[in-house]
Amino acid sequence: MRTQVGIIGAGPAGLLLGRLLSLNGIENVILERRSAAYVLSRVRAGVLERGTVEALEEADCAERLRREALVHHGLQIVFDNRYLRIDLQALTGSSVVVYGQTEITRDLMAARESEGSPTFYEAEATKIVDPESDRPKIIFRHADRDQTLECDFVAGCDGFHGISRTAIPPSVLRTYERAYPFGWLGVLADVKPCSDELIYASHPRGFALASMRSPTRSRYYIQCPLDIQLDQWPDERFWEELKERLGPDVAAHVTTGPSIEKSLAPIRSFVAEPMRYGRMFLAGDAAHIVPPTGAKGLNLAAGDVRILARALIAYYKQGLTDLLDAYSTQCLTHVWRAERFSWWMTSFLHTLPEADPFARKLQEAEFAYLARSKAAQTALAENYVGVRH
Ligand code: RFL
Ligand code: PHB
Repeated sequence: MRTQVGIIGAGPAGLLLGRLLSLNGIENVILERRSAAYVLSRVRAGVLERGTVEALEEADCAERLRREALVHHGLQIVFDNRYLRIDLQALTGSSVVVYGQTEITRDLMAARESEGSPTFYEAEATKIVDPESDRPKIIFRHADRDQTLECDFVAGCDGFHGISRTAIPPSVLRTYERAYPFGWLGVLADVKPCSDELIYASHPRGFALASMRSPTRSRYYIQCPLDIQLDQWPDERFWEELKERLGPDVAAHVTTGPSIEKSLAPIRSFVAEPMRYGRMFLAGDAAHIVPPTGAKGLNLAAGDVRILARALIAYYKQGLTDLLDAYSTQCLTHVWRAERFSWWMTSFLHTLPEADPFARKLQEAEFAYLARSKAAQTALAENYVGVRH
């Protein structure tokens, strides 16, 4: 089998890239190791920057988003029962929208199906052959046999646990990593959200986040140790802990109900450099991970893909290679900006297991500064709403 761009992974990065290429007449094939139903069952991101919405508009996949997404002009921080609203709109002239990753994936999958571009589900890429040549190949396993996809370019959109990154020789690849000694326990429930805006809460018992998917569906998270078992966390225990951390004023508005999903996510910071090797390009979580505290992961993936799509279009339409050559450097600038912000939000709001009183005092000083300084609030707000690619 042969195509122009072989895409590994049908997460938001792979699906969005495929769509932008197809709309520009560039042939592409997507290989996804899981089933479509499994990909749609993963509950992940919720907050989209304006640049991500623009990318979905460019992909002609924003019709439902325009109808259903919730526009958020601000967010709230609760620090030990003290409240601070960050007015994103007033501070930056911009806002974010809340629209689930699942819904984006669904919209992109539907668009791909109607355009008829080939997607192989339950097709696991096992090897990328000759990425430095001008005829790279992807070996993949589908329907119980090994098959080969020959392409001009390979897009590694296969997430943190994918294989694409491993095609870069160790002598070329540099990785930077920080693991945090905690995770997030998330619950999705069909109950009214406790607030119109997201609430990020720092409490001595740990971080908590109140988010949502719609006016009738809430998404909540609490910081927890990495070694917990989900069955130790029945819904009642989760709600009790959540309310404690959000503080009494917010807790009074929390509606509880049975969870429809509950999962534990580890928290890490990770960057792989470079994001290109020969004719293979990494995009999204395959190249970098941020802690979810800054709501940046999916937005970074969309940013990479927009830059990569433009570079591939310039190559196929005008024979230009300069944008392909600039890809890695251009992406890494926005990646490190998001890494810094996500690390900062995480350190500011989470309780470190071995936290000494000095560490907590620093967090308190950070909150006090944020509460009284418009400059500090602007720095948070402009990073939260994101840069446009
Ligand atoms: P994905 O979504 O992991 O998709 C990669 C796909 O590749 C497939 N794959 C393979 N396919 C074929 N062959 C192989 N060898 C393969 N290996 C892997 C996988 O099955 C999968 O389908 O990566 P992508 O597309 O780069 O997208 C990244 C985003 O999913 C991720 O950054 C966000 O979900 C992060 N994130 C958030 N991002 C935001 O921008 N805003 C948020 O509010 C936000 N909240 C979150 C988050 C991530 C979370 N978790 C669970 C880590 C909240 C949480 C809890
Ligand atoms: C979510 O709604 O899943 C969400 C929102 C904001 C974050 C992380 C996750 O920072």
